[in-house]
Parts: sequence; C-alpha cells; structure tokens
Amino acid sequence: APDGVRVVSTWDFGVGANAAAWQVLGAGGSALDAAEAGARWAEADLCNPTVGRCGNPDRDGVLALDASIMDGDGRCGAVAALEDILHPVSVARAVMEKTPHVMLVGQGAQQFAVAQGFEKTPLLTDEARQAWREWLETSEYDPRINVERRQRPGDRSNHDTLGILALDAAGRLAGACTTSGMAWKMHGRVGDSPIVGAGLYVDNEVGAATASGVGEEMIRNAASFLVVELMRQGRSPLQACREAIERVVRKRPEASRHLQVCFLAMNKAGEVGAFALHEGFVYAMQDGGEGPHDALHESGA
Ligand code: SD4
Repeated sequence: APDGVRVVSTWDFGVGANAAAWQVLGAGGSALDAAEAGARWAEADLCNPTVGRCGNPDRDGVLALDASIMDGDGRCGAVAALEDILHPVSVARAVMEKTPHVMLVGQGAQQFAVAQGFEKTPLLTDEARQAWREWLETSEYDPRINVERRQRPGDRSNHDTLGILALDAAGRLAGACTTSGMAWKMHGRVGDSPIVGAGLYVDNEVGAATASGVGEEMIRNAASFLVVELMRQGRSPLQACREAIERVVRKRPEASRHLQVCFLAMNKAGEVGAFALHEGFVYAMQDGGEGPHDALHESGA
C-alpha cells in the first residue's frame, strides 16, 4: 500500500476491526468503505459470547445501539437507540447517503433500516440477559474504568466502543464509531458515539478523532471536534488528545477521578496519537508495513 495509508482503532479488538478495514484499504479502497468494514466487523464480533463482548442492555433490559460514520468532506450519518439491527454503522451510512438528515433515533431509525432492507433480529444474548438480571440485584450505575475490567475479565460493566479512523491512498480520511453504549444506562440514553463532534469527527483539511469511555464527558466537551480543532491549531495528534483530556479534567475534576475517557486521533499526514484519563487504553494500528503493523499501542494517561 502507498505510504501513509493506515487504519487505527480503539481497544484490543481494534486489531480485528483493522484487519477487516485493511482488506478494503490495502486493495486501494476508500477510507469511508474501510471505516464501515472495520465497524461492521466489530458489530458482529461484539455479539460473540466466547469473547464476552455481547452488548449489555440498558437498565430495562433493552439493547439499544448507537453508531456514526463520517467522511472527511463533512458528510456524516448517525443512528441512536437503534434496536434489533445488527449493523448500525451501515444504517448510519444509509442515513448519510439516502436521506436529507444526519441522525435518526429509536423507532424511526429502525423503521428506516427495515425499509432499506436491514433485517430485524434480536441481539440480546442469554449471557447479556443474565448479566442484566444480576445487575438488577443492586441496580447501581457505577461504570468501571477499563483497567479494572482487564483484571476481572468476567466484569461486563465496562465499555467496548469501537472507534476507527482510516486514511486512504487518495489522502482522504474517514471514521466510524459504534457501540451498545454504557451498560445499564437509562432507557433512551444516547451517548457520544452517534453524536458528530463528540464521539467522532473527521475533517480532510486537518485530521480525525474518535473517543471511548463515559460518553457524557465527550458530549459536554464536544470532544472529538475539540481534538480536531487543536490539531488545526498545530498540535500533534498526541498533544491534541492530551489537551482534550486536560479540558475534561478541568471541567469535572472530581468525576474525572473515577471515569474513563479515551481519545484516538490521526492527522492528515497519518501521524497517530492517543491519550486517556486513566491507564489501560490501547489502540491498534495497521499500515501494511513490515513492522508490527497490527500491534497494540499503549496510550498515555
Ligand atoms: C458511550 N462512549 O455510550 C460510549 C461507551 C464507550 O467504550 O465508549 N465504551 O458513552
């Protein structure tokens, strides 16, 4: 693949998402197609009970999905609180390409998806339902920082949002973000992932950013937009992510002590950086190079 072509994704399962995206990118495909392909891989994988990543439902036992997709030319689409559709990112892309709108939610999003030929299928696994029943015993909403999850692999209370950013041979950027949101969220709660500028932002002139963690903090700070704007002002992707984290802390110092917030950014030159509020955030990168091209990278914290 030509120099600079690459894809980066949040968390360890980003390796798998990148591999799916690379099939598109490495063959000369567009960043947009690559980002969608990577997100679709994660959406299917998130329901694989053997890796324990089936989406957790909200506190009413409903699995409600959020996703967004954005092209570097400013086109974007999103769905929020979408139920029973396996590939929200592709519905988001259809919103972008086939409607005059940017975002559809809930029933309307599902109605649109079905009209577009997406199949309705129940997504809540027995494992997730069981975890929800157990959660009901305490009903405490207490999102854990990822580090703790790593130490307790059975803990399903955490976040597994896939944010993916791609740069293609034509120098175009695109990104996608897809999630079942925070486990045990209130019914109707929408996180940052489908909010353009919060969980994802892409601008071909500058770069792209995506976020994972407790979405309320990203929305409060228009965080992915902030990261891109900081890069526009000359910061490297790492500096931009770090400064955005500092902004999150300044706004809510007390809450920041026990919430996780993670940013991943890439500029138009293909430089990549990541920074998180707390330790444990990793991202995966695939650039087709000789080196450790699908390696996991620890972010700063
Ligand atoms: C949300 N940001 O809904 C998502 C959750 C997440 O990794 O990132 N999980 O708030």
